[in-house]
Amino acid sequence: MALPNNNPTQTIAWQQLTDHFNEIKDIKIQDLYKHDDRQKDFSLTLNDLSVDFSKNRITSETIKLLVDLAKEIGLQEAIESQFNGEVINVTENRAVLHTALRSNSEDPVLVEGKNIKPQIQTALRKIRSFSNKVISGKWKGYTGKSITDIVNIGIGGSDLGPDMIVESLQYYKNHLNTHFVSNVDGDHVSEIMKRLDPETTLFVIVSKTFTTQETITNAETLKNWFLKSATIFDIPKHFVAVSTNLVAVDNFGIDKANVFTMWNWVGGRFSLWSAVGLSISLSVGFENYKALLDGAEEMDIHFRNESFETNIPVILALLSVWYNNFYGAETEAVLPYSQYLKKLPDYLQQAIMESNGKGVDRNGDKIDYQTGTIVWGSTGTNMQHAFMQLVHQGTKLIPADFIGYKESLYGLTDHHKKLMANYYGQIDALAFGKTKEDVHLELQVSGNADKINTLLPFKVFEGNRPSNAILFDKLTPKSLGKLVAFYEHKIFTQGIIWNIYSYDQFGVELGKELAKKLLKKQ
Ligand code: G6Q
Repeated sequence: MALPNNNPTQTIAWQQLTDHFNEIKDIKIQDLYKHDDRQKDFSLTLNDLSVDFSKNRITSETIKLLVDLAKEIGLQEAIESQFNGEVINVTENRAVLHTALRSNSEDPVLVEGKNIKPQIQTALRKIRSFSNKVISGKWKGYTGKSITDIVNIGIGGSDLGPDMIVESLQYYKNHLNTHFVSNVDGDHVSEIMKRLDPETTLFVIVSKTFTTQETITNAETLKNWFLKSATIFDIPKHFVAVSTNLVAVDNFGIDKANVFTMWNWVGGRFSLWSAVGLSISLSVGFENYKALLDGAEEMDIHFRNESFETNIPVILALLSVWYNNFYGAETEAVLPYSQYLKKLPDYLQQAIMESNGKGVDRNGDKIDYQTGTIVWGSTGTNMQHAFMQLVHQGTKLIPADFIGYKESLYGLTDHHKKLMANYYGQIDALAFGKTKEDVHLELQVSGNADKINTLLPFKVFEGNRPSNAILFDKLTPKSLGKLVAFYEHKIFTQGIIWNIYSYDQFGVELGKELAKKLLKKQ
């Protein structure tokens, strides 16, 4: 069954939401909070994850109408189409099955009539056995030494996911040093090369197409560097590839046994769950990699089965639609209170903006309503000393996701208490602000009554700035998998509502073509 094809603004629910918005648009979170049960009424949980979305400009009626919109649009049918492997990436004629990669169920998933589950299991076994060999030191380089360094050569979807996960799971890392080379800027690869020893380095070339200019250029440079000290017969011990293009991999000189397959039904920016995640498995071990997949599967099951009212990705996607399409918010901030997650905003920028940055609907018609939001962010508490000024007191409405953990990994409880006090402090400051009366009193008490007239307006915080508190017990491979899968399903839900194709990316291809043409002219 094809994806539903409805202009969201022509639905009954959209009309009702418009009327509802006109009625409540001036509501204040401060006033909404006068009702006792708000936090309880607007919170959701999934085992070690709780999401408090009570500090939004919404009432129960808003949620009801947004859920009506999702139903009227046909979201449930769309979810089933995706999970069942229907060709929902219509413009590229492909199924979209990153969810199958992390499924532990025996149920078959068919692509062109063939169950893909066995190939996924075979690929996972290959990742496990290869990772074990390298980590244990059994895999030897050309002079008989064990591997010490891994270099992931890839870009975009073949870089951002593995890089973000390896950074986020640093606590779980083994002795191998992992590097990521992506930019065609030769200074990037040069800086990394400086730190490598050819005898003990393993290069993982990740390219679904194996034609990407940046990746092939970096791979050739590293191969030439390697060949300064080794011979072509040593390549099998030091170069492996993750790709669908077996011919190009072979031409590059990579041993067939060292090729990890990818499939057309996995999009680049959703591919860290496939062999694209090989560097993750090498860095943190296969068991942790598998736990990441299991966490994602937990979110998949929740997303697929939970009713929309209590479905975490659906509700947060709908809230984002509410701000984007009704309040006219242009951006969203992602603010993890964990230094480990410092690469999450970059990763999400690709996942969200490449997927939903579309201006043509599923009929091929130009869209006259807003689609993909601009996403940005950084880690707390650092960003509190940087851009948060604008979020608190600027003229723009910026809904924010605060991601936090109840426990820290190293257990420095004093630090963690302070970190989480800031997490909650920022959320409250955004929602409740600081009134004129508070500022007045504060200046008086601090002996600055004479400055009240001059300082008061600058010290007032209006508040009423929305945010979601996304809180996990602890940063583990499993909880990270759940977090990433949550955002993937949020993206999907919004794409369905906006009636766009989320899984193509023609917008990035024009630049590639022009660069190639210009290069030929040089
Ligand atoms: C992601 C995009 C894009 C892609 C890179 C790398 O969804 O398609 O970011 O991942 O262009 O492509 P290759 O893996 O083919 O080198």
